[in-house]
Amino acid sequence: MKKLFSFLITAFTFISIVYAQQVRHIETYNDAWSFYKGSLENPFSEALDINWEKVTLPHSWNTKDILDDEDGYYRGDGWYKKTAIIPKIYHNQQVFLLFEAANQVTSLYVNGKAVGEDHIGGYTTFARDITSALKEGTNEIAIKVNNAHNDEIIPQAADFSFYGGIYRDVHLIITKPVHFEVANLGANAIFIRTPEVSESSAKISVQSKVVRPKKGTYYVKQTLYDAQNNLVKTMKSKASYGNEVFSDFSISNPNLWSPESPYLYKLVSEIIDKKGNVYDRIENLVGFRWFRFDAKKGFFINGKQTKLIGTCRHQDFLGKANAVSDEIHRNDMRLLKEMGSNFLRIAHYPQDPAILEMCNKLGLVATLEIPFVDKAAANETGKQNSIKMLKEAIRFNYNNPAIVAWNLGNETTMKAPDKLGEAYTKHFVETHKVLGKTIKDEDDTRYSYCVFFREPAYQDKLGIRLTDLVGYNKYYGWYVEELKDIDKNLRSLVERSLALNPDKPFILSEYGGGADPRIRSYNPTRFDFSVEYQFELHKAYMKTILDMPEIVGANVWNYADFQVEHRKDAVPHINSKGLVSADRKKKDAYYLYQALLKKTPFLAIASKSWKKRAGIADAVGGDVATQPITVVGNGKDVELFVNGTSLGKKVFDFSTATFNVPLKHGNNLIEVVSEKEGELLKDFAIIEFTLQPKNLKSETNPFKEIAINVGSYCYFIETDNIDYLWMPDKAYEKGGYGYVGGDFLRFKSKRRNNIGTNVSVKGTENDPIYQTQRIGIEAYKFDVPKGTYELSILLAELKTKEDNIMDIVVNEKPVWSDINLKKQYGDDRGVMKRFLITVENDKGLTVSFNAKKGKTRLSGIKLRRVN
Ligand code: GCB
Ligand code: CA
Repeated sequence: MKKLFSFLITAFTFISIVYAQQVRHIETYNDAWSFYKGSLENPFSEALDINWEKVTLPHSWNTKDILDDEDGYYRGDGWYKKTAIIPKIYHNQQVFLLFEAANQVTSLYVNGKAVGEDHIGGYTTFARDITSALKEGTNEIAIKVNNAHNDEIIPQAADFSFYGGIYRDVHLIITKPVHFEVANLGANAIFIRTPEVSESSAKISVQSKVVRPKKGTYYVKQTLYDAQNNLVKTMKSKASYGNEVFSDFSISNPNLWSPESPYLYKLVSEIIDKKGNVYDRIENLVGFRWFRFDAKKGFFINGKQTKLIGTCRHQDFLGKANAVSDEIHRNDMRLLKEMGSNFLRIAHYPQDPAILEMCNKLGLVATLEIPFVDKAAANETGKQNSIKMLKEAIRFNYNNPAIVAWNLGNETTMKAPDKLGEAYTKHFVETHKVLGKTIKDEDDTRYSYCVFFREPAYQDKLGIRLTDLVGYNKYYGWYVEELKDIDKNLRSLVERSLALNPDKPFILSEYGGGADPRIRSYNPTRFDFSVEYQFELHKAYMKTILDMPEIVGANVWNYADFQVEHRKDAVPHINSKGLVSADRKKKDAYYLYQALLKKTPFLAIASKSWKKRAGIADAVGGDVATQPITVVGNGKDVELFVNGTSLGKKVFDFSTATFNVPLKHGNNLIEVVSEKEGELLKDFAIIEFTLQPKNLKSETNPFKEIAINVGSYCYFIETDNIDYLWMPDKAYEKGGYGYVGGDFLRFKSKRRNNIGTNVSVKGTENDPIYQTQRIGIEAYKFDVPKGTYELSILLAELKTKEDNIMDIVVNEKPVWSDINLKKQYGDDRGVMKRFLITVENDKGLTVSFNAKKGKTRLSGIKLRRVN
């Protein structure tokens, strides 16, 4: 009997799914679009003599030009068109196109006629009813998207690229004439509220709107299922013509949604008639939870105090611009969950629906914002556009239990309003006020939020600290101040914020530092872009964040590296503050967060992605070089083995332990073993090590080849050259190699501790080698034995104004004379020349730099024994 019953249930479920598909047809509309980048006078003319490129959505036209050496990227019109045969599913069917997003003004034409008004804004979802524009047979759909700067549309300026295109999915939706409204502002027409939730009961209130003919009686049926698809509750409300339908009911003993246990119910909303025939059907996930922020004690969910820690995230992937697939979005969310985080700042604009779907499912508490970044949109129209965008963002994303706050802007005072005139300041302040009010009008179940970066008092004076929550982006230890003062600076900032508004919870909405995965250092310094500095920076922040309940939440900037066309850093066009790279490779700091945050046992060698390493032997004739290796984990202690030999145990201090490991030439096996809650934990790494002799004339370990990143404390891994490794620079010592004379390339910037610069270097991918230099250098010496060598010299003149001319002489023989880099090669260009040199005596090889005018310089040097 039991078996038969369960068979019946299965059969019933099956039938209801098939039936469900019959009542609302949804398909992606991504394939085989024809695309043209440019403006068209008469896009509908048959005679149009242009080349259309076939593309698949998601698509952006800026995948390449944001990464090249030319300044700027295409910002203008792009056209998409498609000949469509619309499937015939119902008699009198209604047809809609839903755009998850297109950046940033979208005009839709069907059979040459405009449908609906242009959609303004590049990040919110919208739908258009195309029914009346369609004809029998084939239809021509054309879409113009424009991403040019527009004073009236936010963002006005920001540290990300404003890629153009239909960069998210497009869906075709077909309904019966009787259906739930498809497009409220923001393309969501069912609003689910959970006004009262406790452990013993939960109220649910669902608002919907039925589009229907005047005659006939229709009902809205709401059915709630638990996570196992068991029916929990169902109710029916009459849909009177033209009115919203509210369905209110309650359930007892709800399974609550929380980061640890993101339990989700399913709500099925249907339109039925008296006989029970179904006309439309929409599903939504529902999470029951209650939460509050307390400025002194932090965030509470379902009554439980929960420290919110996670990252911010952009929609961006290396080489794809913002045209990122759902698979990548979902993978990102899984990596964030795996990191142990429970908090996501969806920055700086609403993102793909896949993101919030995963936040709901994985238990990531989220904040969502509109791209009011740096500066307000101009005039009243700009203000109205921003309000509309905020409404779209809230309405489309309304039903996600993960969201706890709506953020109206980011660093809006970046362009200091008081410097932009009185009229702007007034408009700017009003914009904040009206956006703050819009949040409350649209959704009084969540907190309003705004993110700043200037002094609390500055914001306060303007009167824009008006949201429930305030966020601060702070780059102590990176753009400003030193790493050692992070704790002091953070405490004092929080104090200043709370002194003004003791009840306004404080979120550290951004903090972080750049790390180019190609740069490694055992001597990390601020702004050197080394993976190690980033690790130390995050460790310092986390110490304070975890210790201060007044920092109710914190978001690392950023989850992943992202592309910014105008940014010039270690990797030009890339903001490298990610915990993973722009193609999602984990950096060391990612593992640190795992060790600090994960509740399950965890252990990792933090630098395991650094596989090819090198070092100078500890002693003359020695066969090892000792280098530090850091292990992260949440156990008590860890034991490390190198090539099978134990180096003993070390107790974790703030989840990290560093061993000094003797590495031999060739492959080294590093194994670490720890234990947590009875679980044995292991990790390993294989390091391919090049042991450089301390004495270059060594007979046991003869000199072969060395490359030096002159003017830098950092190793550089040439990843596009099979991880070719450049060593950090050092002063010359007898028997070895190194520079003589000169100083680091220094610019008047406090950031880099005055070492190097972050100019984008032309003609190379290895910018960091050229960005660091030794200026005024007299010589570079290698005490190598007799033989023939290939000597490579790397030079660049960066940001210089004066004339510099020098000669290079090797062992008294001029090899490269009258070098005027600026004149002969151009500004900011990397130049590399190779020379064949024979060393005929025991004096080794001395490369001398002689200034004829101005100063000498050297960026990198490489020496390889040929024979
Ligand atoms: C910020 C901005 C963010 C930038 C970041 C940075 O404060 O909010 O958009 O990318 O700093 O890396 O400078
Ligand atoms: Ca260098």
